Amino acid sequence: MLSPEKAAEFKKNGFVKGEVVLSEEEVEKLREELDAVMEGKSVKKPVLNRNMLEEDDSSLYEGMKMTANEKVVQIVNIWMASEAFFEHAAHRTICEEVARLCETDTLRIWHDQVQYKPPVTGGPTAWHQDHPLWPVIQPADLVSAWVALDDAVIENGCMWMVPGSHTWGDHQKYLSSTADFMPFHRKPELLPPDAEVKAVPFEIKKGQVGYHHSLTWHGSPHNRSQRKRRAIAVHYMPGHTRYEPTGGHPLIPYVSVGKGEILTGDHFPVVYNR
Ligand SMILES: O=C(O)CCC(=O)C(=O)O
Repeated sequence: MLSPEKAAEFKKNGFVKGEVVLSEEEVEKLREELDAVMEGKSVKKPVLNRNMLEEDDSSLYEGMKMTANEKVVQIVNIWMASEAFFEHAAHRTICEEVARLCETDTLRIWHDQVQYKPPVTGGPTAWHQDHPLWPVIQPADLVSAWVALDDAVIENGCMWMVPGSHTWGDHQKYLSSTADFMPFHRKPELLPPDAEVKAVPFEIKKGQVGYHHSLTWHGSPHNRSQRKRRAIAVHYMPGHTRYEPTGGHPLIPYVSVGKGEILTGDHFPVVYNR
């Protein structure tokens, strides 16, 4: 369980590292399942299996240096295609820790996502905040658990985080990136007086978990190394998360509740109940 110091670190910075939560065998099993889903060999399918760089809004990558053939394989809701990934989403330690960070008794899956940056041609994941991409769920207090399936280090494109940025609100439209990937604020006068836009690397070992708040500024650069960078993130909803039909999202076809209702249903399963 996360120590009070770790919980305080999360509150202050908007992200924190947990322990190694998966054994070598568990990582290996998830890697095998991932290969099957990625290659389209699984019987059940995820919601998305795509090269993010081909389909994302290109303005997200404005200013960044990109080369041809760069790729980030994004798989959304691999839990629907693989029992092992569903069990992973319900991992007891992870869920207990997320519930503690969210201060809730119940967790549902909003969605999960794999981001795989292949060796050498692995592309960047633009700087962003998660919740502004999810206007259909409120409030903006979700916590994600990101588990590395390879050591994620600077060389192979680990995530970077901006400490304290989760307290600044929705600033997605002011968030931009330099050619060498570092974030900057287009209207720094809108930031709190003591705020500093300073990114730090968030290196996570294979099988280890890192948590981040849904308003924390984060992104991950290219993978130019010879090593793969695979990871599974699960975005958890605390018990009170509501559906607000205010925009688009790939999960909308799976929503069966009305405006303002708690987002329940078969595609948003409860994975933790205290
Ligand atoms: O895997 C990455 O590099 C980015 C993942 C991400 O943006 C997230 O989990 O919210």
